[in-house]
This record gives sequence, structure tokens and C-alpha cells, in this order.
Amino acid sequence: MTLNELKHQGLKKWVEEAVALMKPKAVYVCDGSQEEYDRMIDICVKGGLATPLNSAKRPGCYLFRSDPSDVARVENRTYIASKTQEEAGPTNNWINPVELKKTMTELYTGCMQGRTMYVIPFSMGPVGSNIAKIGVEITDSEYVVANMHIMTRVGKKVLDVLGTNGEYVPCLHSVGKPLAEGESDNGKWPCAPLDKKYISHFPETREIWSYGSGYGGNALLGKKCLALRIASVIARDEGWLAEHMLILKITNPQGVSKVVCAAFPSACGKTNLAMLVPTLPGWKVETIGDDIAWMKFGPDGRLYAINPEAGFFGVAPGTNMDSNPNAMRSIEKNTIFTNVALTEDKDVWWEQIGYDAPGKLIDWKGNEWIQDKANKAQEPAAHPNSRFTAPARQCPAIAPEWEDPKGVPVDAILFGGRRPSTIPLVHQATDWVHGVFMGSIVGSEITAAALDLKAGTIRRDPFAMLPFCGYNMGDYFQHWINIGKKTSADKLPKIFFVNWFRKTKDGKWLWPGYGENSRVLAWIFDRCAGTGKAVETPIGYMPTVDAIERPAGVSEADMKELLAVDIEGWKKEIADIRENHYPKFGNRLPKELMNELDAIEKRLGK
Ligand code: OXD
Ligand code: MN
Repeated sequence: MTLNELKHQGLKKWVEEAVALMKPKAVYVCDGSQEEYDRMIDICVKGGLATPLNSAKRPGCYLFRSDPSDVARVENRTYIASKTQEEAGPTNNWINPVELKKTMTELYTGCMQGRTMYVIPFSMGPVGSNIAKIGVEITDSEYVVANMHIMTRVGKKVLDVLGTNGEYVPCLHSVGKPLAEGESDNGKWPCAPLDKKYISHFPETREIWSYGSGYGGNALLGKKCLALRIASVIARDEGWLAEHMLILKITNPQGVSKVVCAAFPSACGKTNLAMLVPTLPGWKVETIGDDIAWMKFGPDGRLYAINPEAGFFGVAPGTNMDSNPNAMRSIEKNTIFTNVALTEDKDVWWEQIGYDAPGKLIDWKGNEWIQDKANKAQEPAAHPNSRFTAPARQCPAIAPEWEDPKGVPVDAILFGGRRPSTIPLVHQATDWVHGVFMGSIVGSEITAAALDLKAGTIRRDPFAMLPFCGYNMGDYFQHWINIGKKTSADKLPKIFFVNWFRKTKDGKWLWPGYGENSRVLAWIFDRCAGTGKAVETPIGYMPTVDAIERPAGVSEADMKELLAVDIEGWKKEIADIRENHYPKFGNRLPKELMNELDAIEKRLGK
């Protein structure tokens, strides 16, 4: 489509201004067609950025290798540029928006020379759903266009919903590498150096400006930038929730279903839980989303969730037929792989794929790589943050209602993190505010040597939203408390804290995880159904030891340890929250959370 075919005058004007600033050699409005996707991929293949994979083993699949400096989200170059720093809060990087726009306008000037500007109209959520939002991304990256085709709903049908004056979130993106006359990328991933990368959010005007990175969350602006950072601000203003949560549907042997949303920090197994294959006979888990949930109240006073995305942007290493067979099947075809290793027969390989490297590989940097299992220090063949981008509809476990525009009513919300000690396998909040307290203390334990921090230190990641909350996190806690006042308690989802990562003192896993987590989900299901045996403890409701069936390899003593209240450990936890965590939020910390902390401390006793 051409620019002149755009019926929305505001959108047309915004694009024209971007053209004048960025000076692309051509402008193209995306229609979302297969032909368009194929063309993007073809440009990347011809330009040496993409390698077609073995068409018998991986039909419709391609491998990209990024620049070694452009492999992950750049949190220290990500900004919440609200009018005041107070609005962005203590957990976000802030630059005055006027100053930031000035800096970025300079960077954007002429930044698309020699490149095509693509205008991508996209919907986060089923097109036309009253929970969905529309965005328009301007980009100069064919890789971004192709990935956006998979991760969001793109094209004409979105423009039709937008009409002549509908609302959209403008998202500007450039890789920040203009080309001189006759120059081409020559197979080199285009991006700007780190100190020129900016991933900026303007919450008051609901704008996103991204410059200098072509990778993942920095560049696919519908995902973390729109669906979390900007959407969290819109959700606060409109009375709903935009969360870093998977959504799954669980069905018991009697055919009754419940919906569970779960927030875990990045790399704690959200995709695995969302696609879990239950070991409990007769139970079924189906996937609705693996990363983001938007929840709005329905007319019946319950919270309804949609997955705003249309694909999975999953971490490849560690994904295998044991850890996540449904993900493995989702990526058999029509998938974009980024920074994984390439086999001689043009298939993909990564660490913990479930089998040894089949012969000589090309690693993620493009070098020859031969597996040397004796060498524990060998550099990985796939980058630890290498990814697959796959259409959600290809997941064998996708729930039939995953695209229901009404969303699905949520029965339970789970929080969790990597906690080798103290936090039990599962406990349940006694009420909504207690549940908000649970969300506010989410974190993972730092293991020895990581990040120069003392081993055993908890890195807090409240609601798993630390890198994704678009405003002051103290106000975000308050927003969660307020949501609980908007309906009657029986209509609110029940809130739980889970921990699959408990270890023995000598470092062995106490709980097998993966499919066995279905045993914990079954107890959560039963609690939502009003059954499920529980005892009230100082930290909340906990299953009786016989309420969760023990998996093979977990002794009765292990189970008791997994389900014990570690009074001394919890006292340390409370002290850490009081001294190191809550003070960060100053007077924006809701008093309800302090009360909750005091009450738990009191219940734990002297
Ligand atoms: C992600 C993340 O990529 O949370 O989903 O980092
Ligand atoms: Mn995520």
C-alpha cells in the first residue's frame, strides 16, 4: 500500500513528518499479507541477513544472526520519559522528555537514508476486541516487519478498525544505520553503538521512540514497549491491568476448566508453564499466552484476560522435547530463529536441545563450532538469549478460545521467582491485598558470582514488572489495590505464590518441576473450586501435606520441607523487605502493603 491510500489523516500526517525527518528512499504501508512476509524474508536472504533452513526438516524457517552487540533488551538504555522523574519512579531510567526528544530527533535526522520506511499498522489483541489496542510502527527493518507479522496482527484489517480518526499508539523505530548512495548492509546486521541506542517511552502522550537496536523487545515495539510499558499507564488511567503474565486454561478429569495467569521474572519458565504437559492423569493444560496478559472487568464483574500477542518470542536454549514438547512442535515450521547455531544440514541447534551437536556447527557469531564436552568453559554455540519467533496458532496446546475477543474469565493469579530457600512450593493469599503484597515482593535469588552481588541476595522484581512498568511502581501497587475494590471479593481471582526452584542444602532440586507442576496447578484449581485441603499459616493458606500428590523421586520428607513455613527464613525475608525493598518507594508505597508486612511479621512471632 502507498501512503496516499491511508484514510486516517492524523496517521498520514505523522508518517509524512517521519518521512521528512528520516529521509527514507521509499515508503511502504504494510498490508499483512503472506506475500508481504515472503518479500521481507526474501530481501533479508538476498541481503545476506537470513539463511533459509532445510525445507524438509524446517519448512518456512529462517535463521538470522544479529550483531554480537545487539542480542537482548537494553535496560540501561530504556527510558520512561514522563514529565517528571517522580512519575517514572525509582525503578525506571528517566530523561526529561523535551531533552530526550531533542537528542533523538537529531539521531533520527536522515537515519533512514538508503532504506525503505515500513509503516506497520498492528493490533495487540484480536482485531476489534474491546480489550485490544492499535499501534502503528514505523521501521526501516525488514526483520522487524517479518517478526511483527508473527507477533501481532498486522495490516489492512487493522486500518479498517482504525477508520479515519481512531486512536493508535505511534511507535517510531530505526536501526540507526543510514546507507550511503549505492551502499548495502552486505550481510551485516545494522544497528547503532550502545551509547546511541535509546528505547524511549513518553507515557503522557503514549508514544514510543526506539533507535539503534534491531533486536527483540527493543525493536518489536508492540511487545514490551506498547503491551507493557505504555499499556500499564493506559490501564492505570482506565482501570484495568496490563501484566507480564502467561495465561493458561486447565481442565480437570471431570471436564471443568479454570484460567490461570502467572507472573514470573524473565527466564523463570513462563513459556514452559504456559505449554505444560500434565503428568497428572486426566488433566489438560492449554495455552492462551506465554508472556503478556491484559485483564479488564467484564459486565459480570469478573476480570477477563486476553493475550495481546499472536506469536511466541521464546528463548531457545533449554527448550527440548522434555522441558517443552509443545514449544518444540510450535517451531517445526514458519519460524524465525535468531542467534541459534546452524547444523551442516541447515537445521538449528542450541544448548540443551536434548541431543549432542550433530557434527560441525556454525555458531551464533557465524564461526565454525565443534562441540567439546570435556571443555566446560567452551563458549555456547547458541547465544543464551537466542530466540524463536513462531505463530501461536502452531502450538498443539493452543486453547480454542485464545483469540476470543471477549477474553477469558480469570480464576487464579500466580506469582513466583527463583527462590532456592524460604519460599514454599505454594501458598495462597488470604485476600486480595495480601495477594498484592505477594506480587510486590517477587524476586529471584542471586547465585554465587553473578553480577557481583552477594550470593543469597534477593533481586526483587515486583510483579515481574520491574523492567516493564511505565510509571512509578509505588503507584502501580496502589493501582493493584484499587482494582480489588472495583468488584466483590468472590469475583476476584484468587492469588497464589509458587516456587518450583527449591533446593536442598547441598544444591539438589527438591521439586522436579515441568509437567509435575500440574500437581500444584491441580491444588490451585481445587482451591478455586472451593475444595482443596488447606491450613492457615502465618504466611497464608498452604496445602496439607496430603493435598498434593507426591511425584516419583520426591520423598515424604522432601514434601514436608517444600510445604513447611520456614519461620526463621521468613523473618529474614520480612527484614529484607523492610530494610532494602520497600524503602525504595518512599511515600508512594501504599500503607496497605506496610500493614500487610507488619501483620505477617506479627504472625511469625518473636
Ligand atoms: C522476554 C523477557 O523476552 O521477559 O519476554 O525478557
Ligand atoms: Mn517476558
